[in-house]
Amino acid sequence: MIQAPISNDLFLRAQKSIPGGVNSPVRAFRAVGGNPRFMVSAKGPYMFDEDGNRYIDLINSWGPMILGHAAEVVNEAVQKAIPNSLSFGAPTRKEIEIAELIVSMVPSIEKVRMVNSGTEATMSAIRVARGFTGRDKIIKFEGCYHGHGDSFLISAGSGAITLGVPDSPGVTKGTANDTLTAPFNNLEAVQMLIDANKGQIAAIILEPVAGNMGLVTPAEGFLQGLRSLCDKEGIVLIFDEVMTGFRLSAGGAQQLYGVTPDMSTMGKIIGGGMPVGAYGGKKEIMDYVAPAGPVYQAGTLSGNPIAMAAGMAMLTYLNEHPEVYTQLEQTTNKMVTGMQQNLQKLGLTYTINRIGSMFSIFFTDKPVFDFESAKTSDTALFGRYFNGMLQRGIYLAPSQYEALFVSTAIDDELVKQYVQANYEALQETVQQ
Ligand code: KE4
Repeated sequence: MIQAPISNDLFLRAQKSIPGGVNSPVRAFRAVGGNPRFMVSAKGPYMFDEDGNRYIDLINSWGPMILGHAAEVVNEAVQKAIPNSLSFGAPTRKEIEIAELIVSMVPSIEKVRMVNSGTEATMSAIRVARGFTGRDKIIKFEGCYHGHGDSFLISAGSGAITLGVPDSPGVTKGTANDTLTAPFNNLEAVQMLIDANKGQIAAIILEPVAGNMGLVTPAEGFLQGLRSLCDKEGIVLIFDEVMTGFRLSAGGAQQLYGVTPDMSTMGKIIGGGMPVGAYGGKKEIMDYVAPAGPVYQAGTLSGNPIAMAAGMAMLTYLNEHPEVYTQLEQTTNKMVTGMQQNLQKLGLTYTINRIGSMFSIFFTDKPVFDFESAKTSDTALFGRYFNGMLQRGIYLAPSQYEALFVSTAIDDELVKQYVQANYEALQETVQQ
Protein backbone atom coordinates (compact mmCIF):
# COMPACT_ATOMS: atom_id res chain seq x y z
CA MET A 1 0.00 0.00 0.00
CA ILE A 2 1.54 3.34 -1.07
CA GLN A 3 1.63 5.70 1.91
CA ALA A 4 2.01 9.47 1.50
CA PRO A 5 2.18 11.06 4.98
CA ILE A 6 4.49 13.88 3.94
CA SER A 7 2.21 14.83 1.01
CA ASN A 8 -0.77 14.77 3.37
CA ASP A 9 0.97 17.14 5.79
CA LEU A 10 2.08 19.43 2.94
CA PHE A 11 -1.48 19.54 1.59
CA LEU A 12 -2.79 20.70 4.99
CA ARG A 13 -0.06 23.34 5.15
CA ALA A 14 -0.59 24.43 1.51
CA GLN A 15 -4.27 25.18 2.15
CA LYS A 16 -3.29 27.88 4.64
CA SER A 17 -1.59 30.02 2.00
CA ILE A 18 -2.89 28.82 -1.39
CA PRO A 19 -6.60 28.63 -2.34
CA GLY A 20 -7.48 24.92 -2.09
CA GLY A 21 -3.79 24.20 -1.57
CA VAL A 22 -3.06 24.13 -5.30
CA ASN A 23 -2.28 26.52 -8.12
CA SER A 24 -4.73 24.86 -10.49
CA PRO A 25 -8.00 23.29 -9.27
CA VAL A 26 -7.83 19.87 -10.91
CA ARG A 27 -4.60 19.11 -9.01
CA ALA A 28 -6.49 18.99 -5.69
CA PHE A 29 -8.03 15.53 -6.43
CA ARG A 30 -11.50 16.84 -5.44
CA ALA A 31 -13.21 14.89 -8.24
CA VAL A 32 -11.67 11.56 -7.16
CA GLY A 33 -11.17 11.84 -3.38
CA GLY A 34 -7.99 11.55 -1.40
CA ASN A 35 -5.11 14.00 -1.14
CA PRO A 36 -2.81 15.09 -3.95
CA ARG A 37 0.76 13.86 -4.03
CA PHE A 38 3.43 16.57 -3.81
CA MET A 39 6.11 15.85 -6.40
CA VAL A 40 9.82 16.49 -6.01
CA SER A 41 11.27 15.23 -9.29
CA ALA A 42 10.51 13.44 -12.52
CA LYS A 43 12.60 11.66 -15.14
CA GLY A 44 11.44 9.90 -18.29
CA PRO A 45 8.20 8.01 -17.50
CA TYR A 46 8.43 8.49 -13.74
CA MET A 47 7.47 11.08 -11.15
CA PHE A 48 8.69 10.88 -7.55
CA ASP A 49 6.72 12.29 -4.62
CA GLU A 50 7.84 13.71 -1.27
CA ASP A 51 7.42 10.29 0.38
CA GLY A 52 9.74 8.63 -2.13
CA ASN A 53 6.92 6.90 -4.03
CA ARG A 54 7.46 6.39 -7.77
CA TYR A 55 4.65 6.74 -10.30
CA ILE A 56 4.37 5.95 -14.00
CA ASP A 57 3.07 9.29 -15.27
CA LEU A 58 0.21 9.40 -17.77
CA ILE A 59 -0.58 13.08 -17.33
CA ASN A 60 2.88 14.33 -18.40
CA SER A 61 2.14 17.83 -17.07
CA TRP A 62 -1.23 17.72 -18.93
CA GLY A 63 0.47 17.15 -22.26
CA PRO A 64 3.83 18.97 -22.56
CA MET A 65 6.10 16.06 -21.60
CA ILE A 66 5.59 14.14 -24.86
CA LEU A 67 9.25 13.02 -24.71
CA GLY A 68 8.97 12.08 -21.04
CA HIS A 69 10.17 14.19 -18.12
CA ALA A 70 13.50 16.04 -18.13
CA ALA A 71 14.13 15.24 -21.79
CA GLU A 72 17.85 15.85 -22.46
CA VAL A 73 17.23 17.85 -25.61
CA VAL A 74 15.04 20.37 -23.78
CA ASN A 75 17.05 20.53 -20.55
CA GLU A 76 20.29 21.18 -22.44
CA ALA A 77 18.72 24.06 -24.38
CA VAL A 78 17.46 25.66 -21.15
CA GLN A 79 20.77 25.19 -19.34
CA LYS A 80 22.54 26.88 -22.27
CA ALA A 81 20.16 29.86 -22.23
CA ILE A 82 20.15 30.55 -18.49
CA PRO A 83 23.56 32.32 -18.19
CA ASN A 84 22.44 34.91 -20.77
CA SER A 85 19.82 36.34 -18.36
CA LEU A 86 16.28 35.05 -17.89
CA SER A 87 14.46 37.87 -19.63
CA PHE A 88 15.12 40.96 -21.73
CA GLY A 89 11.68 42.39 -22.58
CA ALA A 90 13.15 43.09 -25.99
CA PRO A 91 12.91 41.19 -29.30
CA THR A 92 15.32 38.27 -29.82
CA ARG A 93 16.43 36.14 -32.77
CA LYS A 94 15.05 33.01 -31.08
CA GLU A 95 11.50 34.40 -31.27
CA ILE A 96 11.82 34.72 -35.05
CA GLU A 97 13.23 31.20 -35.33
CA ILE A 98 10.43 29.58 -33.34
CA ALA A 99 7.79 31.62 -35.18
CA GLU A 100 9.23 30.49 -38.55
CA LEU A 101 9.28 26.88 -37.33
CA ILE A 102 5.63 27.04 -36.18
CA VAL A 103 4.63 28.58 -39.52
CA SER A 104 6.37 25.69 -41.29
CA MET A 105 4.73 23.02 -39.06
CA VAL A 106 1.10 24.16 -38.58
CA PRO A 107 -1.03 24.36 -41.77
CA SER A 108 -3.23 27.29 -40.64
CA ILE A 109 -0.44 29.50 -39.38
CA GLU A 110 1.02 32.26 -41.54
CA LYS A 111 1.78 34.57 -38.59
CA VAL A 112 1.96 33.76 -34.87
CA ARG A 113 2.09 35.68 -31.58
CA MET A 114 3.69 34.09 -28.50
CA VAL A 115 1.96 34.45 -25.11
CA ASN A 116 2.38 32.73 -21.72
CA SER A 117 -0.48 30.24 -21.47
CA GLY A 118 -3.21 28.51 -23.41
CA THR A 119 -5.75 30.80 -21.74
CA GLU A 120 -3.96 33.89 -23.01
CA ALA A 121 -3.86 32.35 -26.47
CA THR A 122 -7.59 31.64 -26.65
CA MET A 123 -8.64 34.92 -25.04
CA SER A 124 -6.50 36.80 -27.55
CA ALA A 125 -7.65 34.75 -30.54
CA ILE A 126 -11.32 35.55 -29.99
CA ARG A 127 -10.52 39.24 -29.42
CA VAL A 128 -8.72 39.32 -32.77
CA ALA A 129 -11.58 37.47 -34.48
CA ARG A 130 -14.04 40.01 -33.05
CA GLY A 131 -11.82 42.89 -34.17
CA PHE A 132 -11.35 41.41 -37.63
CA THR A 133 -15.07 40.73 -38.26
CA GLY A 134 -16.54 43.61 -36.26
CA ARG A 135 -18.93 41.07 -34.73
CA ASP A 136 -19.44 40.28 -31.02
CA LYS A 137 -20.73 36.73 -30.56
CA ILE A 138 -18.79 33.46 -30.47
CA ILE A 139 -19.91 29.84 -30.57
CA LYS A 140 -18.23 27.26 -28.35
CA PHE A 141 -19.14 23.65 -27.58
CA GLU A 142 -20.37 22.13 -24.33
CA GLY A 143 -17.57 20.14 -22.71
CA CYS A 144 -14.81 21.97 -24.57
CA TYR A 145 -12.45 23.91 -22.31
CA HIS A 146 -10.44 26.84 -23.60
CA GLY A 147 -8.84 28.07 -20.39
CA HIS A 148 -10.35 30.36 -17.78
CA GLY A 149 -11.12 33.43 -19.94
CA ASP A 150 -14.53 34.91 -19.06
CA SER A 151 -15.96 34.26 -22.53
CA PHE A 152 -15.37 30.52 -22.13
CA LEU A 153 -16.71 29.95 -18.60
CA ILE A 154 -20.21 29.75 -20.00
CA SER A 155 -22.67 26.87 -19.95
CA ALA A 156 -25.52 26.27 -22.32
CA GLY A 157 -28.59 28.39 -21.77
CA SER A 158 -31.94 26.61 -21.63
CA GLY A 159 -33.04 25.60 -25.11
CA ALA A 160 -30.82 25.25 -28.10
CA ILE A 161 -30.64 28.82 -29.34
CA THR A 162 -30.79 30.93 -26.21
CA LEU A 163 -27.76 32.77 -24.95
CA GLY A 164 -25.19 31.24 -22.62
CA VAL A 165 -25.22 31.62 -18.85
CA PRO A 166 -22.16 32.28 -16.66
CA ASP A 167 -20.50 29.05 -15.48
CA SER A 168 -18.59 30.77 -12.70
CA PRO A 169 -19.30 33.65 -10.31
CA GLY A 170 -17.51 36.73 -11.54
CA VAL A 171 -18.46 36.17 -15.18
CA THR A 172 -20.99 38.83 -16.13
CA LYS A 173 -24.30 38.27 -17.88
CA GLY A 174 -23.07 40.72 -20.50
CA THR A 175 -20.16 38.45 -21.30
CA ALA A 176 -22.38 35.39 -21.28
CA ASN A 177 -24.71 37.07 -23.79
CA ASP A 178 -21.96 36.97 -26.39
CA THR A 179 -21.17 33.29 -25.99
CA LEU A 180 -23.47 30.75 -27.62
CA THR A 181 -23.01 27.05 -26.99
CA ALA A 182 -23.82 23.95 -29.01
CA PRO A 183 -23.37 20.23 -28.33
CA PHE A 184 -20.08 18.87 -29.73
CA ASN A 185 -20.48 16.95 -33.00
CA ASN A 186 -23.86 18.63 -33.68
CA LEU A 187 -23.76 20.63 -36.91
CA GLU A 188 -27.53 21.20 -36.92
CA ALA A 189 -27.33 23.00 -33.58
CA VAL A 190 -24.57 25.22 -34.95
CA GLN A 191 -26.68 26.02 -38.02
CA MET A 192 -29.59 26.98 -35.72
CA LEU A 193 -27.36 29.31 -33.69
CA ILE A 194 -26.07 30.93 -36.87
CA ASP A 195 -29.62 31.37 -38.25
CA ALA A 196 -30.78 32.89 -34.95
CA ASN A 197 -27.80 35.27 -34.79
CA LYS A 198 -27.35 36.16 -38.48
CA GLY A 199 -24.28 38.28 -39.15
CA GLN A 200 -23.43 38.56 -35.43
CA ILE A 201 -21.03 35.64 -34.97
CA ALA A 202 -17.33 36.50 -35.07
CA ALA A 203 -15.91 33.04 -34.40
CA ILE A 204 -16.54 29.39 -33.77
CA ILE A 205 -13.93 27.96 -31.40
CA LEU A 206 -13.48 24.28 -30.57
CA GLU A 207 -11.04 21.63 -29.57
CA PRO A 208 -10.83 19.72 -32.89
CA VAL A 209 -10.34 16.62 -30.74
CA ALA A 210 -11.87 17.28 -27.34
CA GLY A 211 -9.75 16.33 -24.32
CA ASN A 212 -11.60 18.22 -21.60
CA MET A 213 -14.74 16.13 -21.35
CA GLY A 214 -12.58 13.04 -21.50
CA LEU A 215 -11.34 12.19 -24.99
CA VAL A 216 -14.00 12.77 -27.67
CA THR A 217 -13.14 12.64 -31.36
CA PRO A 218 -14.92 14.64 -34.08
CA ALA A 219 -17.63 12.68 -35.92
CA GLU A 220 -17.09 12.05 -39.64
CA GLY A 221 -17.69 15.35 -41.47
CA PHE A 222 -18.02 17.50 -38.33
CA LEU A 223 -14.83 19.53 -38.78
CA GLN A 224 -15.35 19.86 -42.54
CA GLY A 225 -18.96 20.89 -41.87
CA LEU A 226 -17.82 23.68 -39.56
CA ARG A 227 -15.28 24.76 -42.16
CA SER A 228 -17.99 25.08 -44.81
CA LEU A 229 -20.38 26.93 -42.47
CA CYS A 230 -17.65 29.42 -41.55
CA ASP A 231 -16.73 29.96 -45.20
CA LYS A 232 -20.37 30.63 -46.07
CA GLU A 233 -21.04 32.99 -43.15
CA GLY A 234 -17.71 34.84 -42.91
CA ILE A 235 -17.10 33.39 -39.44
CA VAL A 236 -13.53 32.87 -38.17
CA LEU A 237 -12.94 29.17 -37.46
CA ILE A 238 -10.57 28.74 -34.51
CA PHE A 239 -9.07 25.35 -33.61
CA ASP A 240 -7.96 25.33 -29.99
CA GLU A 241 -4.97 22.99 -30.32
CA VAL A 242 -3.49 23.74 -26.90
CA MET A 243 -3.79 20.00 -26.14
CA THR A 244 -3.69 18.45 -29.63
CA GLY A 245 -1.06 20.71 -31.17
CA PHE A 246 2.24 18.92 -31.87
CA ARG A 247 0.69 15.90 -30.09
CA LEU A 248 -1.61 14.23 -32.63
CA SER A 249 0.91 15.01 -35.38
CA ALA A 250 3.63 17.57 -35.97
CA GLY A 251 0.90 19.78 -37.47
CA GLY A 252 -1.71 18.90 -34.82
CA ALA A 253 -5.29 17.74 -35.35
CA GLN A 254 -5.72 20.07 -38.33
CA GLN A 255 -2.99 18.17 -40.20
CA LEU A 256 -4.30 14.77 -39.08
CA TYR A 257 -7.88 15.53 -40.20
CA GLY A 258 -6.94 17.69 -43.18
CA VAL A 259 -9.21 20.60 -42.14
CA THR A 260 -7.52 24.01 -41.91
CA PRO A 261 -9.01 26.63 -39.55
CA ASP A 262 -8.53 30.39 -39.93
CA MET A 263 -6.75 30.62 -36.58
CA SER A 264 -5.19 28.14 -34.14
CA THR A 265 -4.27 28.41 -30.49
CA MET A 266 -1.41 26.44 -28.95
CA GLY A 267 0.13 25.72 -25.57
CA LYS A 268 1.57 22.85 -23.52
CA ILE A 269 4.04 21.03 -25.87
CA ILE A 270 4.96 24.34 -27.58
CA GLY A 271 6.86 25.37 -24.43
CA GLY A 272 8.43 21.98 -23.69
CA GLY A 273 7.19 22.38 -20.10
CA MET A 274 7.84 26.11 -19.80
CA PRO A 275 4.89 28.57 -19.64
CA VAL A 276 4.22 29.25 -23.32
CA GLY A 277 1.07 29.74 -25.38
CA ALA A 278 0.63 31.04 -28.90
CA TYR A 279 -2.09 32.04 -31.32
CA GLY A 280 -1.78 32.44 -35.05
CA GLY A 281 -3.51 32.12 -38.36
CA LYS A 282 -4.02 33.84 -41.70
CA LYS A 283 -1.85 36.94 -42.33
CA GLU A 284 -4.90 39.09 -43.08
CA ILE A 285 -6.30 38.28 -39.63
CA MET A 286 -3.06 38.34 -37.63
CA ASP A 287 -2.10 41.73 -39.08
CA TYR A 288 -4.98 43.10 -36.98
CA VAL A 289 -2.86 42.44 -33.87
CA ALA A 290 -1.03 45.42 -32.31
CA PRO A 291 1.28 47.00 -33.19
CA ALA A 292 0.61 45.92 -36.80
CA GLY A 293 -3.11 46.53 -36.33
CA PRO A 294 -5.67 47.91 -33.88
CA VAL A 295 -6.42 44.84 -31.71
CA TYR A 296 -4.44 45.22 -28.50
CA GLN A 297 -2.62 42.30 -26.87
CA ALA A 298 0.64 42.39 -24.92
CA GLY A 299 2.75 40.48 -22.37
CA THR A 300 5.84 41.24 -20.28
CA LEU A 301 7.24 37.73 -20.58
CA SER A 302 5.85 36.82 -23.99
CA GLY A 303 8.65 35.25 -26.05
CA ASN A 304 10.77 34.84 -22.91
CA PRO A 305 14.24 33.62 -23.95
CA ILE A 306 14.32 30.61 -21.58
CA ALA A 307 10.82 29.52 -22.61
CA MET A 308 11.69 30.01 -26.27
CA ALA A 309 14.83 27.91 -25.85
CA ALA A 310 12.78 25.09 -24.35
CA GLY A 311 10.01 25.37 -26.93
CA MET A 312 12.43 25.62 -29.84
CA ALA A 313 14.28 22.49 -28.70
CA MET A 314 11.01 20.57 -28.29
CA LEU A 315 9.46 21.62 -31.61
CA THR A 316 12.71 21.14 -33.54
CA TYR A 317 13.02 17.61 -32.16
CA LEU A 318 9.41 16.74 -33.05
CA ASN A 319 9.78 18.28 -36.49
CA GLU A 320 12.95 16.28 -37.19
CA HIS A 321 11.73 12.99 -35.65
CA PRO A 322 8.33 12.08 -37.14
CA GLU A 323 8.98 8.54 -35.85
CA VAL A 324 7.90 9.89 -32.44
CA TYR A 325 4.27 9.80 -33.64
CA THR A 326 4.56 6.26 -35.00
CA GLN A 327 6.07 5.12 -31.70
CA LEU A 328 3.32 6.85 -29.67
CA GLU A 329 0.66 5.30 -31.90
CA GLN A 330 2.08 1.81 -31.31
CA THR A 331 2.57 2.24 -27.56
CA THR A 332 -0.91 3.68 -27.01
CA ASN A 333 -2.43 0.96 -29.17
CA LYS A 334 -0.84 -1.71 -26.96
CA MET A 335 -2.12 0.02 -23.80
CA VAL A 336 -5.67 0.39 -25.07
CA THR A 337 -5.76 -3.15 -26.51
CA GLY A 338 -4.64 -4.45 -23.11
CA MET A 339 -7.38 -2.44 -21.40
CA GLN A 340 -10.02 -3.76 -23.80
CA GLN A 341 -8.88 -7.33 -23.13
CA ASN A 342 -9.12 -6.64 -19.39
CA LEU A 343 -12.67 -5.31 -19.75
CA GLN A 344 -13.59 -8.43 -21.69
CA LYS A 345 -12.04 -10.76 -19.10
CA LEU A 346 -13.94 -8.96 -16.34
CA GLY A 347 -17.19 -8.84 -18.30
CA LEU A 348 -17.20 -5.03 -18.21
CA THR A 349 -18.44 -2.83 -21.06
CA TYR A 350 -16.89 0.56 -20.28
CA THR A 351 -16.16 2.88 -23.21
CA ILE A 352 -12.60 3.71 -24.26
CA ASN A 353 -12.03 6.60 -26.67
CA ARG A 354 -8.61 7.05 -28.16
CA ILE A 355 -6.74 8.87 -30.91
CA GLY A 356 -2.96 8.89 -31.28
CA SER A 357 -1.38 9.19 -27.84
CA MET A 358 -4.52 10.52 -26.11
CA PHE A 359 -7.19 8.31 -24.53
CA SER A 360 -9.85 8.10 -21.82
CA ILE A 361 -11.78 5.25 -20.22
CA PHE A 362 -15.38 6.28 -19.47
CA PHE A 363 -17.24 4.36 -16.76
CA THR A 364 -20.33 4.04 -18.92
CA ASP A 365 -21.45 1.39 -21.39
CA LYS A 366 -22.74 4.05 -23.79
CA PRO A 367 -20.78 5.49 -26.69
CA VAL A 368 -19.30 8.88 -25.75
CA PHE A 369 -19.50 11.46 -28.54
CA ASP A 370 -20.37 14.69 -26.66
CA PHE A 371 -20.60 16.12 -23.14
CA GLU A 372 -24.11 14.75 -22.43
CA SER A 373 -23.02 11.20 -23.25
CA ALA A 374 -19.76 11.67 -21.32
CA LYS A 375 -21.85 12.59 -18.29
CA THR A 376 -23.50 9.16 -18.28
CA SER A 377 -20.22 7.97 -16.72
CA ASP A 378 -20.21 6.84 -13.09
CA THR A 379 -17.76 9.34 -11.60
CA ALA A 380 -17.78 7.62 -8.19
CA LEU A 381 -16.60 4.40 -9.86
CA PHE A 382 -13.99 6.41 -11.74
CA GLY A 383 -12.79 7.86 -8.42
CA ARG A 384 -12.32 4.39 -6.97
CA TYR A 385 -10.52 3.27 -10.13
CA PHE A 386 -8.26 6.34 -10.05
CA ASN A 387 -7.22 5.63 -6.46
CA GLY A 388 -6.72 1.95 -7.22
CA MET A 389 -4.32 2.89 -9.99
CA LEU A 390 -2.58 5.48 -7.81
CA GLN A 391 -2.05 2.82 -5.14
CA ARG A 392 -0.38 0.70 -7.82
CA GLY A 393 1.96 3.52 -8.83
CA ILE A 394 0.06 4.68 -11.92
CA TYR A 395 -0.57 8.44 -12.03
CA LEU A 396 -3.76 9.22 -13.99
CA ALA A 397 -5.65 12.49 -14.49
CA PRO A 398 -7.75 12.97 -11.32
CA SER A 399 -11.05 13.42 -13.18
CA GLN A 400 -13.32 11.37 -15.44
CA TYR A 401 -13.44 14.40 -17.73
CA GLU A 402 -9.78 14.52 -18.69
CA ALA A 403 -7.67 12.77 -21.32
CA LEU A 404 -4.44 10.88 -20.70
CA PHE A 405 -1.21 11.60 -22.55
CA VAL A 406 1.34 8.92 -23.44
CA SER A 407 5.03 9.84 -23.73
CA THR A 408 7.83 8.22 -25.72
CA ALA A 409 9.37 7.23 -22.36
CA ILE A 410 6.68 4.53 -21.95
CA ASP A 411 8.25 1.25 -23.17
CA ASP A 412 6.82 -2.27 -23.53
CA GLU A 413 7.74 -3.21 -19.96
CA LEU A 414 5.81 -0.23 -18.63
CA VAL A 415 2.88 -1.00 -20.93
CA LYS A 416 2.74 -4.44 -19.28
CA GLN A 417 2.83 -2.93 -15.79
CA TYR A 418 0.11 -0.44 -16.76
CA VAL A 419 -2.17 -3.12 -18.23
CA GLN A 420 -1.70 -5.35 -15.17
CA ALA A 421 -2.50 -2.45 -12.80
CA ASN A 422 -5.52 -1.59 -14.92
CA TYR A 423 -6.82 -5.17 -14.59
CA GLU A 424 -6.38 -5.24 -10.81
CA ALA A 425 -7.83 -1.75 -10.29
CA LEU A 426 -10.88 -2.50 -12.48
CA GLN A 427 -11.45 -5.80 -10.66
CA GLU A 428 -11.14 -4.08 -7.27
CA THR A 429 -13.41 -1.20 -8.35
CA VAL A 430 -16.30 -3.40 -9.36
CA GLN A 431 -15.90 -5.64 -6.28
CA GLN A 432 -16.10 -2.76 -3.76
P1 KE4 B 1 -3.64 26.97 -19.85
O1 KE4 B 1 -4.10 28.38 -19.61
O2 KE4 B 1 -3.98 26.03 -18.68
O3 KE4 B 1 -2.15 26.89 -20.26
O4 KE4 B 1 -4.43 26.39 -21.10
C1 KE4 B 1 -5.82 26.40 -21.08
C2 KE4 B 1 -6.35 25.40 -22.08
C3 KE4 B 1 -6.82 25.85 -23.29
N1 KE4 B 1 -7.29 24.99 -24.23
C4 KE4 B 1 -7.30 23.65 -24.00
C5 KE4 B 1 -7.83 22.74 -25.06
C6 KE4 B 1 -6.81 23.13 -22.78
O5 KE4 B 1 -6.84 21.79 -22.56
C7 KE4 B 1 -6.33 24.01 -21.79
C8 KE4 B 1 -5.82 23.52 -20.44
N2 KE4 B 1 -5.99 22.13 -20.17
C9 KE4 B 1 -6.09 21.74 -18.78
C10 KE4 B 1 -6.37 20.24 -18.76
N3 KE4 B 1 -7.74 19.97 -18.81
C11 KE4 B 1 -4.85 22.11 -18.00
C12 KE4 B 1 -4.81 21.53 -16.61
C13 KE4 B 1 -5.18 22.54 -15.56
O6 KE4 B 1 -6.17 23.29 -15.75
O7 KE4 B 1 -4.48 22.54 -14.52
